[in-house]
Amino acid sequence: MNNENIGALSAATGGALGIIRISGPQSLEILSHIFSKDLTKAQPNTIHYGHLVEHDAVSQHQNIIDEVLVSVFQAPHSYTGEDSAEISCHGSRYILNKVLALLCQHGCRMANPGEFTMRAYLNGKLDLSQAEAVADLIASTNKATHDIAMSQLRGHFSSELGKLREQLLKLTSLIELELDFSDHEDLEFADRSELNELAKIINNYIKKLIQSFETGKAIKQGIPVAIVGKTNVGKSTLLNRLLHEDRAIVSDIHGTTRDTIEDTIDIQGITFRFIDTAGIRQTTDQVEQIGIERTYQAIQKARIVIWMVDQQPSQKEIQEFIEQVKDKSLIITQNKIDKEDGFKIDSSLLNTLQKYSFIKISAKHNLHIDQLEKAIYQAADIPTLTDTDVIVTNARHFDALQRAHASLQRVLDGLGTSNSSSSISHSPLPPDLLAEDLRLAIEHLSEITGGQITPNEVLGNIFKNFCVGK
Ligand SMILES: Nc1nc2c(ncn2[C@@H]2O[C@H](COP(=O)(O)OP(=O)(O)OP(=O)(O)O)[C@@H](O)[C@H]2O)c(=O)[nH]1
Ligand SMILES: [Mg+2]
Repeated sequence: MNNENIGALSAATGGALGIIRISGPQSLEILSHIFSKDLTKAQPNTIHYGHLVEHDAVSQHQNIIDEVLVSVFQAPHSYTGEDSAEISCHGSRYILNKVLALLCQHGCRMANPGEFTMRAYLNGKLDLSQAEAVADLIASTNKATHDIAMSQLRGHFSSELGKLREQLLKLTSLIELELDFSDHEDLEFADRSELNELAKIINNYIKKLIQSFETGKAIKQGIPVAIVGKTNVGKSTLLNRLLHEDRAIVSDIHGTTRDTIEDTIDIQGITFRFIDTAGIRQTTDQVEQIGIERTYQAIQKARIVIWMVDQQPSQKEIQEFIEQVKDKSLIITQNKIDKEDGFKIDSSLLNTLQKYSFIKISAKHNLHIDQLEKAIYQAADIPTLTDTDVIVTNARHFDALQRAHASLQRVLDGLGTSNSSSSISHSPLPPDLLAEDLRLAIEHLSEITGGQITPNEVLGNIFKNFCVGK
């Protein structure tokens, strides 16, 4: 495959400049056919000013297509690890199409999505998790997603996995030592409790990575926050206030919002997905009833629930609501504090509410919205990410980690000293079976970075979601 030369537009059209990338063993030769200089003789890692030209066979004229800069990279010192070039031309759709067509005429073909990065992976420039981080980096929309992608791209996750692999190999070698001397029946070279300790440490770290996926997913997709409450309390007004736009219809008619309305905003670098919902009340209106069912579904989907009230809720209402949101972070928000007849929370209720954030606002008059935003950010409970934190954001990695975790759990059970979640006590397994599960755990971890064996269909699946040109 790598004998082919590929080209693609690598920057979105519509800007003042456009970038076309070309890579492959003859890429510099192909480009030289349409460039005013011979780039095959260019020094590696240099930039060349010149003209892109088209040769007219009839008039024997050279038509100048654009004045450009070409960055030349020679294998292996390029993104793909192959000879390659980046043409920086004007962003005209005509010019870009023309240049791509000319490159194809001279022996290049259009790249598939993610093909440049796939080549970088196949040529050992990046491991698989780093290659995936490239897609995440391009898709990042806020500081948190950017930081995680950047840390993964710089190999932080890979190096943590490398350490785990090394520890597992150490464990395997201790067990295999026993295997080598298996003729001596009662011989136990490796101290079982030491093995157990090591396996436990590794497995706990894998578990921590698995658990970080919940946060990783939330950061990547936006943390869902449902705004719920009775009709007319000001939910849609709050949504509009948070979004700084008139997204939802606001009126003093009860039951204005019929369907859920979603939109995102960033608070302190984290994306939150706010869901305005139909107000909850008894109704005979069928459509409104469906809307209210959706409100309950939104509560289920949410990680944070803002319960908005504009009147004193009764003890029973509070209990019922708390029961409904169970495992969610709850923020109770009293709205319309600008009104003279606004209520003052009954002190007998304060005890029940103590556990929850209680914020008083006026959505309409923009009072204390900053406090509410702070409470929302805190409720998200996002750990402050440092450069050394590893957060799993990729479902493929999550899946591989879970399998590695299961294999290691079998090792722990097999060592006979485990206090695994199951209460069944396990008898010690022979070293060959332990070694087999350890080997599986190592294999599962290797899948994340690509290891030696990554079948084509797996690669195809990973790279198909990339943009062309990356
Ligand atoms: N005085 C005052 N009025 C408010 C405030 N927030 C909202 N309102 C008014 O309350 C009424 C209802 O607001 P909405 O935002 O439509 O209420 P809602 O909770 O979305 O109502 P439904 O969609 O029917 O469930 C409107 O007339 C708003 O202008 C506030 O802080 N102070
Ligand atoms: Mg509404």
